[in-house]
Amino acid sequence: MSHTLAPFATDRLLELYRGMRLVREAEERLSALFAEGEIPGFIHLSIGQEAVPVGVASVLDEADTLASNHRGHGHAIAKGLDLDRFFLELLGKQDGYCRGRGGSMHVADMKLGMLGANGIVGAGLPIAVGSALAHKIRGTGHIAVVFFGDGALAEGVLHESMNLAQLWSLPVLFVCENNGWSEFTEGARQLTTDPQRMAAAYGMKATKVDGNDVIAVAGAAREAVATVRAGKGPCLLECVTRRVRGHFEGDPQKYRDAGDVAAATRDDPLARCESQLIADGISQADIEAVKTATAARVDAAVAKARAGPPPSPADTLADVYSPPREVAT
Ligand SMILES: Cc1ncc(C[n+]2csc(CCOP(=O)(O)OP(=O)(O)O)c2C)c(N)n1
Ligand SMILES: [Mg+2]
Repeated sequence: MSHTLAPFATDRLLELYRGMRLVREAEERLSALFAEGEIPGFIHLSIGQEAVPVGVASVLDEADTLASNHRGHGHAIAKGLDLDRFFLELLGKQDGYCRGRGGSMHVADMKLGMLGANGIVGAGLPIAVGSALAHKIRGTGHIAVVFFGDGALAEGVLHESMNLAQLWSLPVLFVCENNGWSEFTEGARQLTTDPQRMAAAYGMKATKVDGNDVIAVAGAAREAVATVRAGKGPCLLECVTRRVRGHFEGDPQKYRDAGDVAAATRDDPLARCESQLIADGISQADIEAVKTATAARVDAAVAKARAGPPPSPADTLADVYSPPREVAT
């Protein structure tokens, strides 16, 4: 793996820490809300994987587009989505991003280039490739990014997407969050190869980084994004990380060794970032201040979401059918 730690500007590292802390705080709150039955549907938490979306998004432009997957809270928050509307959506409220109809796996905001979370494994890849094609045809200079898990590597649509992106030299960055698990199955039990060799098979440039080291992720992403933006074709960025929680909240994880969970918990990207910040001269008090401010921001979003009106039953069929068209007789 390439791109080890510093030198890295301390103020930038503090920004990355803030970003990761926001994702962590939001998801810890979601976990509690889910346990209380306040969140309809399933949620999949990315606790322990925050360095990937935050590191990558830190080198994107606002107009770059992003396609996500089922474990997508970090992608949405790192892309800069409004936290109030995010929580409103997760709680199924009318003023949420999808008017409370989508929930965790459908958060989207076209204005910020967030093309959507996605419950279908691998389905974000062709969306990003299509978006990249649009960027190329329009000559916008923007790029598309897609986050997907190692489980998507076994999906046919991933190969179609990578092949076409490479063939047409599209401005797309493929970010594989390789956490070693696909639902209840370890990676080695469902893959005969690995992402680096897959990329090589398509002639695609690829890098592998420690996905729990936010500096490494941001550094590798900056290089990959520069290549993609310069029109030199797609890149694959493989970020090796760990899934701390179950596949979904409430997953008893009977299929998983307790040692694996403990190891994942110990390899915490936020704790690693805090150590680096302290080594760089940031005080513990400054770090605590970030935590307090972040908790207050999330508190405010949760309060707003709880108070928000639910969708009206009268609107049940809105956005389901298009309005009837006048037919000329
Ligand atoms: C096409 C499809 N097949 C199966 C599923 C069921 N499923 C949901 S998430 C998941 C595993 C995804 O693993 P990975 O892509 O590695 O992401 P992670 O959960 O590890 O973040 C599966 C098999 C699905 N949603 N879509
Ligand atoms: Mg996985």
